[in-house]
Amino acid sequence: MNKFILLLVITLLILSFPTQAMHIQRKCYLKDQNIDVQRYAPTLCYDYKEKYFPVDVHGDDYNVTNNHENYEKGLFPDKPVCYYNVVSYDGFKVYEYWFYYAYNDYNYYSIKINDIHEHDFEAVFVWVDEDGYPFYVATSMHLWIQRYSYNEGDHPFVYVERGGHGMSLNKKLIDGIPMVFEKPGRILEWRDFVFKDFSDLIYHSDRDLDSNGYYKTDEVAKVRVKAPWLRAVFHDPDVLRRSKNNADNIQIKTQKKTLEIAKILPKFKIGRFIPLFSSLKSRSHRLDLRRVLLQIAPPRIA
Ligand SMILES: [Ca+2]
Ligand SMILES: [Ca+2]
Repeated sequence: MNKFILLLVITLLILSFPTQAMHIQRKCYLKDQNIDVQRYAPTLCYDYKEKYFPVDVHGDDYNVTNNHENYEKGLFPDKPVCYYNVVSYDGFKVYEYWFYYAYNDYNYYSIKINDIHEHDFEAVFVWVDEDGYPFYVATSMHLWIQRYSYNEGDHPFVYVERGGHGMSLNKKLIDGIPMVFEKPGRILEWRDFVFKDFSDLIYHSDRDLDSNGYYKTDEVAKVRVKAPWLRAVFHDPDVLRRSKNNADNIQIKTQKKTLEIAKILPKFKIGRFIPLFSSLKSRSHRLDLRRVLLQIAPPRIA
């Protein structure tokens, strides 16, 4: 009996150890410190009707309020730009790849939800173990962040939603709902990008950002775009993986809202609902979808 109690005590001690050992140490690299940033960069596949591609925030000049206008005029260099940051934890690193678009003009197929705004930041995060193998990926998608277990090589192949630039490994929103992507158009391979750290953007933040950390714009928009380095996930991206089963999981919170989409969609056969939405007569359904897509609470990554 004493042996049993001793065994029980030892077992409890072992079980309690990981929670103490899981104290997270991390280091954030804002500049390249001999880290091969291209090594895990994603390849981005755009819809054939996509009009906006990733550029340098200051690719035209150092006034950010004219970025939408100047992009339309073709004043940004055509070479795509990827901003990066790497956060190192005990036993793994998270490579952050951020993409800036001068404009966001998202609508869910024929449903006008008016998610239009100057500036748009979207990101792909890649978790890499000590042996250099990627094992987890997160992609920003409108108001939530998709997460995937991953074992498909160094460069994730990512689909970009038309107009809104949210990203997915399987062209699905959460709950299996198709994202806005009709057929492949331009593909930006990982080796196509110019890689930049955030030093230039941070250096000019006083001029570019308002007092709350959002990019200045001269356009009316419901959504404002916060500077990436002012977001919690920038400094601790692993929170996305750690919180996967916790009550504070961002995705679980938003799933409550997206379930409302799921209630609407089965009536229209999810796989073929694009034309069906076009003929959607019910104004209440349209309003429901608008409410779901526009009023999900922050945090958002775009
Ligand atoms: Ca503007
Ligand atoms: Ca500009």
